[in-house]
Amino acid sequence: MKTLTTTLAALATAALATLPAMAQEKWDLPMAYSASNFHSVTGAEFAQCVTTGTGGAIEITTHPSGSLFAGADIKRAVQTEQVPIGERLLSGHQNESAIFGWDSVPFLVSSFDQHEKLYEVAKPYLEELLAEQNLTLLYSVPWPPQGLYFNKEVNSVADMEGIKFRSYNNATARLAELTGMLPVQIEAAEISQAFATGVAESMVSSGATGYDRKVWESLSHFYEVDAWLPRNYMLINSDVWADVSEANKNIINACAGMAEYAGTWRAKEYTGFTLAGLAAGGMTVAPAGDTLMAELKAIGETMTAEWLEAAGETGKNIVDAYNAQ
Ligand code: PCA
Repeated sequence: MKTLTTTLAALATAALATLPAMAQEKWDLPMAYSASNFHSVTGAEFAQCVTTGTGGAIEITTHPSGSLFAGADIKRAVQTEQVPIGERLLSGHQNESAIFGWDSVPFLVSSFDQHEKLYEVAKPYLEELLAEQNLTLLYSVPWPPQGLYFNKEVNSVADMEGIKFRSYNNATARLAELTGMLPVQIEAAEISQAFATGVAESMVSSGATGYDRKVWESLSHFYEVDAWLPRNYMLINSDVWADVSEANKNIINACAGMAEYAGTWRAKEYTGFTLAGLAAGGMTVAPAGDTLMAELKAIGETMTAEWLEAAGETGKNIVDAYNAQ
């Protein structure tokens, strides 16, 4: 029996040795948001799809919650090939180039359908900017429309005076300044603690992020404002991408297409689901009142003018092409 086992083991080893050596690559994929967030779930499925589809030739491991690189560092890590691939809220890099903030221009769009049209016109400009940074876009998924969170009832901009406001990009920080609030930039992974300790008392975000981070433990009101719909992006280093075989590029693109579709579908589904979840957690969830809305729209006009100024010809082209549709 022993001999038979030994013989079989030897045969198996010989069989394995005759298999063609397969180039095996292991890619670490950093993501900023928690594993349960729908962008991270979509990213994990994308990773699994690539691993399975390439027969394990490219094996992707996801690292959510900023555990490998903090959100603000993910893009640079991919650019400099510290990691081959990463997922990130790109408007977080508005300070590098205003073009990255095309999806955070207040009230330019307020629904998923309008947003998709805006994305179609903005995408080529964005891809050009990314290419200059040695980055290739694989797919992108929107967040649900952005609303305002507070720990008290707010009916006008005057009610916001002096509130500590968690921001996630230039547009959100500017919104805070223009409403008399005090911006402090904090990654979503850290907001539960920031609200619990009073480091922040308010934010603009989606129902999805408030729900993920259980903000009802500290905050009481969510006002539906539909200010804009920012996006997350799956980016790959362009040198890494160039070295991928044609066959595996096709697999990755197919997985990316499915991820974009599934992620967008989830974003839409989660809008109602997570707002109901905030209410179930005890929060007041309602559209912003007329006074507040009118004041926010006026502030939105200021921010739009400022963005157009900063984004120059490209910004104007994006807005003009969207409005011409
Ligand atoms: N959630 C992300 C960005 C937009 C959103 O809805 C955040 O708050 O960080």
